[in-house]
Amino acid sequence: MHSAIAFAVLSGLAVVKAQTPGATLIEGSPSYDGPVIPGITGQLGNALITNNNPLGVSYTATLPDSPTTGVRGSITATSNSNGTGVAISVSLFGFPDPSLGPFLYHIHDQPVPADGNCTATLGHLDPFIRGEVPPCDPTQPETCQVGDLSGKHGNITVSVFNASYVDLYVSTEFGLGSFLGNRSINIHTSNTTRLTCANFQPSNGTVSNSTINPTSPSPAVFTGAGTTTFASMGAIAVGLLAFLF
Ligand SMILES: *[C@@H]1O[C@H](CO)[C@@H](O)[C@H](O)[C@H]1NC(C)=O
Ligand SMILES: *[C@@H]1O[C@H](CO)[C@@H](O)[C@H](O)[C@H]1NC(C)=O
Ligand SMILES: *[C@@H]1O[C@H](CO)[C@@H](O)[C@H](O)[C@H]1NC(C)=O
Ligand SMILES: *[C@@H]1O[C@H](CO)[C@@H](O)[C@H](O)[C@H]1NC(C)=O
Ligand SMILES: *[C@@H]1O[C@H](CO)[C@@H](O)[C@H](O)[C@H]1NC(C)=O
Ligand SMILES: *[C@@H]1O[C@H](CO)[C@@H](O)[C@H](O)[C@H]1NC(C)=O
Ligand SMILES: *[C@@H]1O[C@H](CO)[C@@H](O)[C@H](O)[C@H]1NC(C)=O
Ligand SMILES: *[C@@H]1O[C@H](CO)[C@@H](O)[C@H](O)[C@H]1NC(C)=O
Ligand SMILES: [Cu+2]
Repeated sequence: MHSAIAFAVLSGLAVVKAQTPGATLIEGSPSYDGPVIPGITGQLGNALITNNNPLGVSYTATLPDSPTTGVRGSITATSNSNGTGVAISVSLFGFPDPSLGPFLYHIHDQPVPADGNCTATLGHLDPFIRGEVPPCDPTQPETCQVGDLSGKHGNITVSVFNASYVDLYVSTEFGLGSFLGNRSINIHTSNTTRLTCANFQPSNGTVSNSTINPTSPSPAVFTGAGTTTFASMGAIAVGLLAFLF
């Protein structure tokens, strides 16, 4: 199992939630009302704490100006000073009507394309193939989807939201499945509508290897229906997801 984990973490295995046209995305699973199962893990086990995050490396996702959402600000992810985990600094403002909240935010698996289509970022960063349900239990963050930042660290319930914390499971180390530098942030209303999104980019403008990915496996193939899995985990993951969804 450890080699499977290592393989998955290194190759960035991910499962993308089915997105049936016209149907509600389960994103963050806010509408799930089934039992919480303590200690649920992903198909590849619990998320691993990341220990070798390169010092001084920092990525920022800056939300675009958008007349339709009003939400602005940025999220910066910097290698923790002891190399374990990543310090996340969130500064967001301009949230709309609180009745649309609480608002959720996640790291999504894919970057935002040039046309700004947030849906094209697919599902959450989920290298351990944990899936959307049951919802993240923040007292057991290792059992949550790696990219589920609001699930692990709290929803947005105010119109100006600042937060700083260390997330032990995301990574700034290129090559890990939990690497965030080539991915995106999405911000949602409580019913999972995607309000806005932005790509992580090196904070200081330096072009680093983290933005270049010459040897990575093909990115997630989005078929528009069903669940996309990769490599040898496919059969197992499909079985689990059939159960979950
Ligand atoms: C979510 O809420 C928004 C704003 O009220 C609404 O426009 C949208 O239709 C809702 N989506 C779903 C899937 O309920
Ligand atoms: C965060 O918001 C979602 C969506 O409304 C909700 O399901 C979830 O329980 C909230 N989490 C917390 C800790 O309040
Ligand atoms: C700038 O960012 C790159 C990539 O994140 C990092 O490798 C480098 O150390 C940073 N340089 C400074 C001076 O912060
Ligand atoms: C590094 O610091 C984080 C908190 O910022 C802490 O949770 C973690 O245990 C520390 N790691 C080591 C190896 O000291
Ligand atoms: C946005 O991306 C999704 C997923 O790739 C796609 O289904 C949808 O048609 C795109 N929307 C637009 C307006 O291009
Ligand atoms: C939130 O952070 C921003 C940027 O760091 C700062 O300008 C602002 O004063 C902060 N707001 C609150 C309410 O703490
Ligand atoms: C991002 O980088 C990780 C680690 O190198 C890789 O596994 C993943 O496929 C990359 N994702 C994208 C969307 O390029
Ligand atoms: C980028 O990768 C190459 C080959 O692995 C390495 O020689 C070089 O030092 C790396 N550069 C940075 C800025 O990390
Ligand atoms: Cu999301």
